[in-house]
Amino acid sequence: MWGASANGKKDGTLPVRQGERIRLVLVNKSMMWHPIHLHGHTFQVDTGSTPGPRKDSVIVPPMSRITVELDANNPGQWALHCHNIYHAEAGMLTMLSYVK
Ligand SMILES: [Cu+2]
Repeated sequence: MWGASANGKKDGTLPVRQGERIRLVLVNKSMMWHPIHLHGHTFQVDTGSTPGPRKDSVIVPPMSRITVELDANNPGQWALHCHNIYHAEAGMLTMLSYVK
């Protein structure tokens, strides 16, 4: 099941403020592969040691998690979703939502 939560609150969006450094933990509790894509930004994949690649999409394998970091430097309302469109249409879509 897909859901967005920030600081323990689950309301369907990910509120961010311009200038923040954002850490997203993408958790896949399913047996499917999910290519997760963020609009309007690139992020750096946390490899745990060396600096990871910079991308706007990352595959989260079944039953695993991927951590990425990004700078909130492009105000707006940006989709974060699975790039398997039938997954996005089924609800694997949320918004990175800039707030003041
Ligand atoms: Cu998916």
